[in-house]
Amino acid sequence: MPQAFVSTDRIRSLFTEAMSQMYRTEVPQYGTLIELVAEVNAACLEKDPELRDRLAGTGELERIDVERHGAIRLGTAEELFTIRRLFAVMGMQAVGYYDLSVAGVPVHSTCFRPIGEAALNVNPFRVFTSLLRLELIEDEGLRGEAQAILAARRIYTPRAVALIERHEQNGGLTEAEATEFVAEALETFRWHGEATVNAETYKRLHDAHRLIADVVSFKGPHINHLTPRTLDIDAVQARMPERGITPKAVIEGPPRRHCDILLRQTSFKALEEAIVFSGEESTVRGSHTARFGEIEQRGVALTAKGRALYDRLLASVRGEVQVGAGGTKAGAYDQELAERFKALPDSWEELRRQDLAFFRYSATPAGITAAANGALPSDPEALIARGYLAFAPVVYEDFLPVSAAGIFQSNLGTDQQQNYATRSNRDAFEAALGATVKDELALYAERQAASLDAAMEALGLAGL
Ligand code: OOG
Ligand code: NI
Repeated sequence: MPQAFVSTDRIRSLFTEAMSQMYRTEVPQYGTLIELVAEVNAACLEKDPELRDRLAGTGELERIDVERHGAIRLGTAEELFTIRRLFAVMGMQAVGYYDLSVAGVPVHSTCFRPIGEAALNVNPFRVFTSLLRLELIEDEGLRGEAQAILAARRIYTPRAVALIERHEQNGGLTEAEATEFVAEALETFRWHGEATVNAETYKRLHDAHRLIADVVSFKGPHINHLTPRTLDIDAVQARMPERGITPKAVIEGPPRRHCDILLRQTSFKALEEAIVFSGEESTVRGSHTARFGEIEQRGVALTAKGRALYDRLLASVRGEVQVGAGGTKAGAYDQELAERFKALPDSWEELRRQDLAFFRYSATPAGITAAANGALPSDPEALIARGYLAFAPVVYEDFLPVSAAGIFQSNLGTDQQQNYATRSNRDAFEAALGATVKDELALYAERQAASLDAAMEALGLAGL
């Protein structure tokens, strides 16, 4: 008899839990943030029953407490190719392409995450995964050296690779294999205090770009943050200093609104961690800053039209007020942001009517009763007006390139604003990945359409 496979959702949940435990011991402030976020979320749900009902209705309520995103930075095409296969074991696929070179960070990235609504509601774990663009290192000698160092490292354990292959061949893993896979996969994300290079090489890599030193000097792509989702980012930001954590000056993304859109994020600065260099005659110690903490608040996913408006408004704010290194002008920035974003409607009804955001439709109990008593109008607008069809916001599951650049810059130090002449290279990224990245807008549109179809069917209006 063939052995039963466990679901990819279960493997993802086991992995998220193991990763969270590991990061808690590695970076204690992360544990503190988790506690603070849990407190704030519980208080939000208690004082806002409407929010609680809405989250319960969309299936999101359950996932809030386990919801995390993390980030890693890879060094080679092979590493990216294998990480795609590793994440597939946990039901995660590459969604979206982010070019960070425009912001002076020599990487391009994607987000690995589950795609289906049910899987997202079990555990929407996402990993912002960046690939170093070695071609952006100008110094040819240094580029060659970095390439050679990266080519020699193995970031996956042989057993993890064997279990990935087993998953691919058999179409799944058994419970025992899944447990083993989680432990083996975790090794790739672990922090190593011993650099693989000597102090002099580290310094040259670091001088080229801090991020290059972070990717090239270590045994593996340590997870550099894990981010819990809060229902009130302003409250958590305000209370971080109480717990001895200093957040960055401004929250990235849209302003605070009644109807949350996209993604708001804030982080605390990377820790200075002790490291030991290798290849030295006596012990040579140094320090490295890479790992930090972050919180996020998620809102409705915007359509292409809504996103264009968002991008335009944000660009206009950033053109007007530039926040300085020590957080100067943060107040003016926040004010300008709130002011300019008044141009984006702040009610679910308007966001929907103007086709600015994605919604999940459902038949209401009143609609189902009415349908049993006679045919209903087939126009969704008429059904909504009569209270037969309801809609709720579809949460944004992805990232924002301008915000990600701000997060990178804050944990790399703001002194390193350089721009690269070579731009976006999505084809090279997808060739390394061994797959095309999914289009996030198409995924949201499909979910919206599927929900409307199901609702119409429940109202006896299928195929109209
Ligand atoms: C990733 C930074 C981007 C986010 O949430 O936008 C990010 C990194 O520093 O590797 O985590
Ligand atoms: Ni992040």
